[in-house]
Amino acid sequence: MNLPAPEELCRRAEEALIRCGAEITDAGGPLVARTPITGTELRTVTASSTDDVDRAITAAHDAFLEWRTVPAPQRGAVVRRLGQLLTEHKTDLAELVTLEAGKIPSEAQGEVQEMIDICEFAVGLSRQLYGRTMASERPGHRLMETWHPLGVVGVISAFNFPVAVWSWNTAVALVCGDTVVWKPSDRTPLTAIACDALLARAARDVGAPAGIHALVQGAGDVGERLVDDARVALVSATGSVRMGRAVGPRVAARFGKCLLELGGNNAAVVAPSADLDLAVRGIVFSAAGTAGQRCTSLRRLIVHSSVADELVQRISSAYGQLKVGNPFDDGVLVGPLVNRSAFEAMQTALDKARADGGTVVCGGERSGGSDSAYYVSPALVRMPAQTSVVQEETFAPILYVLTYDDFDQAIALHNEVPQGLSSSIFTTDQREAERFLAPDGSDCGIANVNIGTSGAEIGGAFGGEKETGGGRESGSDAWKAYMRRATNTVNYSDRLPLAQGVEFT
Ligand code: UN1
Repeated sequence: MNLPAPEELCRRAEEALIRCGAEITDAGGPLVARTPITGTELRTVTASSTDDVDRAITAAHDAFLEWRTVPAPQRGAVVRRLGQLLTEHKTDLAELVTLEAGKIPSEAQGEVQEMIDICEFAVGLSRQLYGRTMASERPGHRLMETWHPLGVVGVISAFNFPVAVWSWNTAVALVCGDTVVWKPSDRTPLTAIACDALLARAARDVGAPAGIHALVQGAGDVGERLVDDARVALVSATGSVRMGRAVGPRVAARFGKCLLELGGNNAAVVAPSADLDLAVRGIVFSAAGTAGQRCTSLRRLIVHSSVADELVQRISSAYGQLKVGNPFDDGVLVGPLVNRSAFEAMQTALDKARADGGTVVCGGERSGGSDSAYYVSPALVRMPAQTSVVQEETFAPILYVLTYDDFDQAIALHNEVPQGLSSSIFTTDQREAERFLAPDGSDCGIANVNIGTSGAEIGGAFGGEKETGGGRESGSDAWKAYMRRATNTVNYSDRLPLAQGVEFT
């Protein structure tokens, strides 16, 4: 495998940042932006101190006091402008996503497209923050609800979707009248600087207050400060279950609101009637795409025993065709793992799977790279049972294959893991498809038929149940988490009837 020269990657990062209008000061800061393509440094970045975090929250809170009174359709203007700038700079931002997260350009551009899509959605939403009116039981009274801006939203995002997840939160929060303080993953500081610069420009262009968004960079201490500050009304955090376990109780302790989007252990059921050509394509994209580093990546296959051998053989031969390597190279579909610990976690999981009686059908080994860059061929592993390793989320391309004979058993296996993000079924049997989507079917926040588990559109609410954390981001009515609801009763009569028929005279 031919890896590019590290200096070439530094130059590409520098140029993309400049094109996005990011301010480049060579801070020599303690935060090191690296690229998983070569495992080398791109540049250093200033980390925020805890005082910087306090200042950012103060500025965002001050801006909130003004922003909340700007009519929502006018707030939409800044998001509309952001969407235009993202469209103009789609390749620049995608370039940074490839450099920092290792995604192939098509997936990196897809991620930026998700940002553009959510901006469009949010602009429309800015005229649709509907409340209801209800029939009051009292004559001469009106009962209704109103949605109001919530406050400062703290967004914590992960390395694997370094820009889209920020935009789901930020575009929606801004039209809802909130302001945002963003703590991105410390592995993707440059994409964050570029997004912040584009939003700052959008704000300038439409005359919105600069304080509507602030970026704070660093490791755990920066995130903790954000999580603990009572002025942060909502903490929206995407990442591991471990991170969620740390964040959730801290926010709850101060009665803040939390929106958690944590790990997945996503499965697809493949029924005997499935269109296998379609299933193989859906499975390979979901399991091997993004080198298995999406929270929606397919990690478990639950296949009817009558088609298991054929399916395994077809996936294995499709895996054999996948080009693994430098994501900038033509034809490459699988880029690097983010770092050494991701590679080690993958090897540990494969060792455990073997110890549990699993058979590695193909993949799992390092496929070129360098001392500091970790490229692996996606692994396909047949398991005799859903052992503990299969029940864990390993953030790498491992697809475990289990078999079933009876559909109820397939559903039981499907739901027998602690996580509940995404799921799918490949079947042409309508009864099975509907059962999978029914109350006693898949227990996940996302349940699909005849497509893979990953690659959701922004129009739906995104998130999952159980250890996935229960939060919903992005489309549908996920906006409600970013606002506070007031119930209003208005008496327009000259009497004072009490509810429930209570007499007090
Ligand atoms: C994530 O991995 O955190 O559904 C988000 C998908 C993408 C988003 C993934 N639209 O795969």
